[in-house]
Amino acid sequence: CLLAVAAGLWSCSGTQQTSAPKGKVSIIPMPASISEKADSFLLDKQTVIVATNESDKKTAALFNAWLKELTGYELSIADKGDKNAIILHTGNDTTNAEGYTLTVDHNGVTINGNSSSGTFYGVQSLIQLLPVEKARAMFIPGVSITDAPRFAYRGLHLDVSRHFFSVDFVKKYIDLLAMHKMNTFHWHLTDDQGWRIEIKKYPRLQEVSSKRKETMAGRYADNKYDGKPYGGYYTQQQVKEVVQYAADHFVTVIPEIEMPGHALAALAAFPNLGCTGGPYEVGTHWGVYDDVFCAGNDSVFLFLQNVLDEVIPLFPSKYIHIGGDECPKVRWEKCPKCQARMKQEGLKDEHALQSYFIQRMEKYLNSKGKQIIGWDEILEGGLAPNATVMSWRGIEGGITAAQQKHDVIMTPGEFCYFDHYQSKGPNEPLAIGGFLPVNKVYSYEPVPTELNSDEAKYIKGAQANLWSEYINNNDYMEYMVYPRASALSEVLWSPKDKRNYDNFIDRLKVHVKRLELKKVNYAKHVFEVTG
Ligand code: TNX
Repeated sequence: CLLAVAAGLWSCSGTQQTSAPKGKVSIIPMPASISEKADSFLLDKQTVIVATNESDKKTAALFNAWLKELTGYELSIADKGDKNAIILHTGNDTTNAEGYTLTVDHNGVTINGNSSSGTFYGVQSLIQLLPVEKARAMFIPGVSITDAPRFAYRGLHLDVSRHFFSVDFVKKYIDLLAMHKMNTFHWHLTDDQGWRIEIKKYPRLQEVSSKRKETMAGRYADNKYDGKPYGGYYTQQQVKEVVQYAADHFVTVIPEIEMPGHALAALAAFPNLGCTGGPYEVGTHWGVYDDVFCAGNDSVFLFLQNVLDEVIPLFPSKYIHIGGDECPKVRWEKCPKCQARMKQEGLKDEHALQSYFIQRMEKYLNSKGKQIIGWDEILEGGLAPNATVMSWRGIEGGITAAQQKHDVIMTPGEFCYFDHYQSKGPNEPLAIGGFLPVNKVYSYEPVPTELNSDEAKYIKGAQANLWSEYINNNDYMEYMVYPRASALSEVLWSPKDKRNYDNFIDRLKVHVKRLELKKVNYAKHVFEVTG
């Protein structure tokens, strides 16, 4: 036991130890304010969790699941108790809902959440105060924490079109996201290479659009197709399961249905929705395809509205992402229907036609009580009135949108594209390109200096994107995400003046043991990466 304490592991199976060592708290993301005390609480089998509402009981159960991994037992959840207890209190502060306070002393633990999500984040911090080694009894260091996030939107994206990821993997992804106090999962469900959400009105989306004739893994490595058919999609029942799982972890799921570009998989099933009438095949190479939804054809809007009519009830999120990126205009330029539409609507060019497309879809979604998010190309030809912009081609789109008083989520490739290489080591698996080591992620500042303080308020937060062209299995995905997402979580949650890279790396050394407990295949060379 003493050896364990000397090693900074604050746990022991015996009883001699009386307190946790000070200065060893390793919470990621760093809380807004934390003071350590020369005190500690000994959690044992008799400790109870006091939780009085349904949400807190669910959160208590999540704490128990973690504890069980470490100790082999779970705590009982009670309506009252003040000795040897972890007390969860939840208020209803809607202005700073995600904030909480957490105190630990020898009497026990008290968490006051400003709302249920605040209580949940308090419990996440408590989990990170636990030792990372298995033991029967756990010393929790005495602390007093007051915490709340810097940004309201803290996201991670997952592209399941280029490669498909199972429901179990998606749940684990969400679980890890929540552990880092991130609150948004952007689910990129459709693209040229596969349509991955069941739409009951259009079974051909399942039969045709969810499949392609090649897996394409490593295509650019050996420049060969492997000839093995590839496919997968989520049933609506599975989507509901994921959304509920996310809600239990205070994560909002934003679905993305791509339009008007990145639509080849849908066109393969419904060739009449393209300008040329096809035939089309689900994409079998990476990149941008010229064949997109025909903006002159009313059937396209009807199809997309019918799709969205099935998508909307599955996702309680106030946002639906409608893509909008990388839509070549070559087909529209030669399409009589598109040209007629432009004339009829008085649109001066194809960029204005793209804007017409997005605005028409926005109007539909707004009428159903939803707001749209789009990639920064939706600025082309005029922004739809209520749209939120995801700035990915650098930060300029975000600056322009904020200046136009539109909400912005920053996701510039240089800092937020986790499909880029994170090391220059010789054994790195094939990636799309770029170089984004963890220290560079950590250095990211989401609010551009070009904005004045009024404009800066429109920057709601940031997100990392995981495009999966090259990321073709679970281990590889986790390798690309962690610990870079741990770094991003601190950028998004912690006060700017609390960020310190060396200190982060010290905490990360403990934090990766938590990732190991969760069986996460994080990138292990990261401590050597200097950029
Ligand atoms: C650009 S980012 C894309 C994706 C690719 C990604 C690869 C964006 C809105 N579009 O379709 O997967 O680059 O990094």
